[in-house]
Amino acid sequence: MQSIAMSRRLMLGAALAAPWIGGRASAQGLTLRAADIHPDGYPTIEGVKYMGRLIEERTGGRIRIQMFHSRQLGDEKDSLEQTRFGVIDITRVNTAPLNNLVPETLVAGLPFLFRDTAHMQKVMDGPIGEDIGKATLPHGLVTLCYYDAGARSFYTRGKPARTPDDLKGMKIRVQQSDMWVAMMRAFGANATPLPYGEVYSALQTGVVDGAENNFPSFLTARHFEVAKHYAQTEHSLTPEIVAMSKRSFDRIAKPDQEIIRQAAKESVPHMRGLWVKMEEDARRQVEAGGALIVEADKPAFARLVRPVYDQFVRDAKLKQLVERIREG
Ligand code: GTR
Repeated sequence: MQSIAMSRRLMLGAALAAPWIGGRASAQGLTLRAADIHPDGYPTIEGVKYMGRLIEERTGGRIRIQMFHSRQLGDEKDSLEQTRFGVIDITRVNTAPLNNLVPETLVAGLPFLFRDTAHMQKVMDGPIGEDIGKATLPHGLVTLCYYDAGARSFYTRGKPARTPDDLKGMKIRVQQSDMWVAMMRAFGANATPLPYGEVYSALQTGVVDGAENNFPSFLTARHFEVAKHYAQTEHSLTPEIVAMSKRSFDRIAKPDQEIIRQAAKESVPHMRGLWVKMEEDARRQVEAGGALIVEADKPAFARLVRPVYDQFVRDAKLKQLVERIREG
């Protein structure tokens, strides 16, 4: 695992040393560097590429997006930092790695808060999503839009996590967010926060007993090969976020900023169309690859989440956001 972490750092170091990193203006125009951890073809990547095509068309080729997929620019926490400082221009991450920095974002990942995908989309596309997005601005990030990430469920090595009792004593990998650590504790598991790129080997070597994610990630990160029991707990519908570096954004003229915002917005339905298809395909493919998908006792998990809300939804601002979401 150390060597993976090390090579990741070396890779990032090399990338940052390269002269072409950071929004580069030339006689041909401005190229915005976008980062994503997923492999090429994943719906989040295709969403940002689509956004790039719209921007290129509407600026007559003056502004383009260049996509660096597959963790070429590091794991999400690294790429977020680089984006805040303007080394990377655009990053697509889950809301989780932002939670400790921008508490408003943790609301979107709270367990069993969104009733279903339609509810999540309505909230994130509307004024609540806008308010959550505004909270990233003082931290150097302009939130452009949100993408779908389906429902996250547990997958484990020895036996499926049908009930919270099954999780007792298990080490479960989570994203690097205190709220996610607390969520695992509430479910009775031991949380091990790890970057995404280290999860496969952690599962393979037994450093962790399981992890949790949606079907497309379960498939493309090949986690199904090393943790085949997938129990449909669907405990969080946490969405993805596409954020631009405020430093890069501020260097762009107002009309072009508008083009970027609008293109991001229009990329959302495109991404969602691809997502629905990918979720079905991924489910089929992991099953064909030997994954065993089972139903889970969702209400038993939902009954345990109170301590997470008590610990993280404390101040008036977050309480209000949660109330607005519940009413929405
Ligand atoms: C995926 C998500 C990534 C990342 C990953 C993880 O579903 O698209 O942004 O959050 O999960 O678990 O680290």
